[in-house]
Amino acid sequence: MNGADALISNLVANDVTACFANPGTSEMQFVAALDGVPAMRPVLCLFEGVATGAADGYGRIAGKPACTLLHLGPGYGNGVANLHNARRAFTPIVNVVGDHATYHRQYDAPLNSDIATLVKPNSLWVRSAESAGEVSALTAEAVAASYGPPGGPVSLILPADSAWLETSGEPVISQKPVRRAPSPEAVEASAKAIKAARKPVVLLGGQACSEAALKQAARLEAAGVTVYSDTFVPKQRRGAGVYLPKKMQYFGEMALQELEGVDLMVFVGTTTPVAFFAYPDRPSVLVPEGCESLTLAERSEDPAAGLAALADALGAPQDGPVQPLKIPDAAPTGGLNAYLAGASIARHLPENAILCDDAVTSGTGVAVGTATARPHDVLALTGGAIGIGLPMAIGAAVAAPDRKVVSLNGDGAAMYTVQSLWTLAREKLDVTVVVFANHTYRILNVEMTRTGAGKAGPKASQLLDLGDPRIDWVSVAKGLGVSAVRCETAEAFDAAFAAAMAQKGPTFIEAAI
Ligand SMILES: Cc1ncc(C[n+]2csc(CCOP(=O)(O)OP(=O)(O)O)c2C)c(N)n1
Repeated sequence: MNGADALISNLVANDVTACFANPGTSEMQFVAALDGVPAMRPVLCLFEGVATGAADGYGRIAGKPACTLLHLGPGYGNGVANLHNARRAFTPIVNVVGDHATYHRQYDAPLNSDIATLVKPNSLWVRSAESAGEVSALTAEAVAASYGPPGGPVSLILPADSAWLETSGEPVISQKPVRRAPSPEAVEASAKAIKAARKPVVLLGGQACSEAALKQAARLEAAGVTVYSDTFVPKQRRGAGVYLPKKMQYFGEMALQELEGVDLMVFVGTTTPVAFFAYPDRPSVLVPEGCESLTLAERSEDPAAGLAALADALGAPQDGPVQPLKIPDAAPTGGLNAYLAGASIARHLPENAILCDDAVTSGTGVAVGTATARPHDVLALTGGAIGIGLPMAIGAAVAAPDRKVVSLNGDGAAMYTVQSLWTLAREKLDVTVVVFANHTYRILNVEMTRTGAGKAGPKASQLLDLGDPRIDWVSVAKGLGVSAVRCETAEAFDAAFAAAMAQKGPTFIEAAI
């Protein structure tokens, strides 16, 4: 076997079985080696930002890494925004970045670049396999490193000669690290502080929004503690039968207003909340003045175990509140908006569906409707780099072929990685795409005022408006192989979404809002 064979067979031996790829000449051995390892599923993505976002969605749902295959520095660079999001979601991903043959680098051929430096900010671990013989061990090391905890992307650079030269390729299996329960001291300190506080708040993030952890957090609410989640959570269980904590408000001043009088914040799987952006004369840190804060569970620890121990220490009941199943009987009517779309999504969303949320200002409307829908998972934009809603759905659908995936996108956000539609069609993934077409960067119109930048004049408006020319979404989707409809009324959206949920395979709805 050659180094590429060793790489793929070792990935599979370490339970990495999906590869989101956009290859080039330096990756031809890797591509050829795929035919020898049927357990690895290759998925072609027509832009690297699609591949990396798909790997993020896959990792969040599968709880294990996918690999990407990226073409040297430029290919990796195209994928950076969604790797930034994945880093912020703590999603395990093994990036395989092809490189020139080791002896060819010295000639500075056109695609030569400093890959190690490019990958550094978004990699928990970086190594280059400088010989074929190193590939197996480094592959196992890469997979282990991606798990953290907390997890994240890692980068294994594969020079072309390390891929094509012979090696024995002995399998090397890595241990998956376990999350430790928080220390009894941390639990005791939190319990003591909560008992002493007038108005304590527990803030959940990351893994603390899993079904198991939320069940324990609900017990805290039953014991009289107010529980919040971070604004953006990598994967949150939501809907009927699930505990729904309050959410930290996106705008800092609103968050601080809501937290007024809070004298203790206890962090579980997260850290000090901060404003998404700085604004003139507004605070950055979203902890009220004089409020004490402490950590029950680090991001690397097991939050469900910590929350259970804390609930026990507070003498909380075994069960806390959960959301009822409350779905509108009748289809909404009239002009379409995100709230009415949310009502329809709630009506027809099947149990255990996955919502990938990159809907920007339309997200809230959907979240309101789905709060009492059948239980499902929501994958949010964790790093603020829009353009993940479509790719994330690819990855989620590859990870969970039996679950319905719904991809929610602003029309601005959807354009970043619109090539995803082709992969949805090619792989026949069971994904319903909704694009909220308001033909503007609506949030940025709001931010113009909030930042004190002033009112947008004609030139400024040109950078915020998407209406000229209007994107013909139905044509775009159909052109990339996905059947599509445009809905201008709430009735039409309800019917289209119901039909989408009743069939299997990719479909596209333009929600004209
Ligand atoms: C990678 C990246 N580039 C630019 C931005 C800045 N940005 C934030 S929101 C936004 C526009 C969102 O527009 P749209 O998706 O149509 O949603 P709407 O605000 O209309 O609801 C832009 C460009 C960003 N967050 N990430």
